[in-house]
Amino acid sequence: MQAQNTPSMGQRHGIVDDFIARGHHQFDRGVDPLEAARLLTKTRQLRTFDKDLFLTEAEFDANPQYVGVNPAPGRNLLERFGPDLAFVEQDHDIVSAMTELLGDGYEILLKKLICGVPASIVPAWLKARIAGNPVNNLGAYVRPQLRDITYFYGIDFHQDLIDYKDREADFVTLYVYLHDVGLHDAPLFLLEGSQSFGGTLFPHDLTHNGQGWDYSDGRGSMVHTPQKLLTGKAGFAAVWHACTLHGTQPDAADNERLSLRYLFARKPGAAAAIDQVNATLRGPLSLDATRKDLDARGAAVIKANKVNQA
Ligand SMILES: O=C(O)CCC(=O)C(=O)O
Repeated sequence: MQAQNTPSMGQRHGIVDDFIARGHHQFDRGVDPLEAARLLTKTRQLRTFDKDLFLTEAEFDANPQYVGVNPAPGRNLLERFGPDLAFVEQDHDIVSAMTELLGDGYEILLKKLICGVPASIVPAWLKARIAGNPVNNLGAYVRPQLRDITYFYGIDFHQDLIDYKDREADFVTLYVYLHDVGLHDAPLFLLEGSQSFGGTLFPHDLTHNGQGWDYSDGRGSMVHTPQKLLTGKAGFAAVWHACTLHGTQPDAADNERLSLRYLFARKPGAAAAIDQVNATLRGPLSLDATRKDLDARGAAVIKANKVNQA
């Protein structure tokens, strides 16, 4: 999908410098908090976030499905909200920053709602099964007709390249909080400067050290990456490189955390400032294998989780 807006290009955001130095950029003003609240209300009118989201254990075991359980065209709650998303997609700061980084005609590769599922609604049988898994995307356990949102109960530090085997890191992720997100609402943890190794295999080699993590690339290099906690008010907006490590802990609050997640990509074949960023990386821009934590069906075979120790 082509981005709709034609921005004025006078303004510079420092997004390119931020990406080179830290692998992410935070928007000072964020997006309109009233529009974020309106979208939140509409979402909650359409969906109740409670135990009924989930299959029973017997239903799940009768036919476990681990793939194709995320929003997809035709099954994406955001498709109901077209013009209601203008507060993000047409926001002047976002459009001009994305244009600065990705060039004219940048595209929306993906957009979806993400729910950080609160511990209070996850069934006990499911908690027992997924304990210690690095990726707790609960889509496999959610009723099929409700898989129009992605449901997370935490996810270990990862790169968004993980979902794009063989694709160059020519896209970025924008996260928008629809309500205030504090320490107990599963805020994003992000490792500053971690993009510098380019693509590396998940799960990543990380050792907690002081206020951050020592990150090894598996190719003989190590870097210290300060940990940044993305807490903020409704309308908070931040964007990061496809190789920047980030993750979440399980939502410890009573309420779900609802966010928008966009992937923006440069127009295929177009030169853009993301190339300057990528030229500073000391590793590959794409991977032919992005993860080694799953078996052939997509079930977790590695039990390990670093972000939960943060
Ligand atoms: O929202 C979350 O809990 C994690 C989302 C995330 O890291 C991602 O979608 O890449």
